Amino acid sequence: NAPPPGVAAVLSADERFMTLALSEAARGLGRTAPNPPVGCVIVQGDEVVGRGFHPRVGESHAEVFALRGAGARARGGTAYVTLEPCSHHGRTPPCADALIAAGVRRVVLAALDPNPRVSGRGVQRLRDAGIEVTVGVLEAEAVRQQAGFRSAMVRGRPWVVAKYAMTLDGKVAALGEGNGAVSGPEARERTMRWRNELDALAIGSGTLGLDDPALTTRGMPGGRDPRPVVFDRRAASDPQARAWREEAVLVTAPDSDVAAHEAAGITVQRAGSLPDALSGLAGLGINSVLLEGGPTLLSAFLRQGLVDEVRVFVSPALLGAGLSPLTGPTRLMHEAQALRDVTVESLGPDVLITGLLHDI
Ligand code: AOF
Ligand code: ZN
Repeated sequence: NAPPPGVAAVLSADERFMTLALSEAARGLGRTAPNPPVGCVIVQGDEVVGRGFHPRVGESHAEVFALRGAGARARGGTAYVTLEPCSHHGRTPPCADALIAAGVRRVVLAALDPNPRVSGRGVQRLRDAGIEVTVGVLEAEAVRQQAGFRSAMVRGRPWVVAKYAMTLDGKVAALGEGNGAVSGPEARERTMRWRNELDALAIGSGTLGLDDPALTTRGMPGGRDPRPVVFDRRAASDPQARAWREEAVLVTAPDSDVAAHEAAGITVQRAGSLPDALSGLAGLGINSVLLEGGPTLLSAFLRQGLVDEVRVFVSPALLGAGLSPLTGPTRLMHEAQALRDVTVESLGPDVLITGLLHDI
């Protein structure tokens, strides 16, 4: 029910508290894989008495931190959780049990957990204990936030976000150079935020050879660097390049010579195809990948239907000559891949256009 133009959407109380839980969860983005980012707030009457998020795999779940903050004030209160509370003994005990033990009266969830060890059972356990459970508050927002986890859990491969910057005449300023020379500082800052939030940052060997990019969140306060992933079929890239910091992954053909890379301590992931490579990355605990180029790698991903989301900066400059963001055979107009859920945003002098190629 969209409000009339000029009228801000009025959020229900449940939606307001779930918005808080989602912003708690966001603090874990890029840090929790293979686990999901999850947030929780505990409310007593109209007052938030506890909040928490899942900080990283192996540590306590969001509900535990929120309950700890609420203490005795959780009794009779409402818990807002962005994901169904777990019902299983994993690395940590079940959150459903913790909520029951704390005497919470009502639990509001954004989304069910796609993990087959949990899915539906967390809700059932709470209901069996007499707790009122509401499911689906701000579900679309939560599912979007958990896209990486849900993709890895359901499809066995990471959520792939392709990102590039181009001029008004559709040229990437320089091959694989991230923002390119024409994007403003706002676009650059947004890119650093994405690098901070996604698990891995992937480039092709061409980009590595041309730019020797650092693939970090440099300049971002509190930022954490994504895991570098380099697609280099022949393992011909320079093992001393800046991308090869600890944690970096070389994705290469089954029969390439990786002696020099192994000697440099680089993790090697062998794969005969891009889908295999992506399953391999999920196996390494990578739930989401930011694909930053260059055109060869991006085109290969697109042709094989492996890009889930696209984020493109358009800079108000005309280049006249230069590289297209994509290579290879041009599709006919009627075959063009149309984006869904498109957003358009002004970012300083640039325009950011995003959209989905797959549903989450
Ligand atoms: C929650 N709250 O904050 C998270 C949940 O190995 P474990 O014990 O960390 O369990 C991981 C699974 O728990 C993960 O696959 C997902 O199903 C769920 N994550 N659940 O109730 C949380 N992070
Ligand atoms: Zn849990």
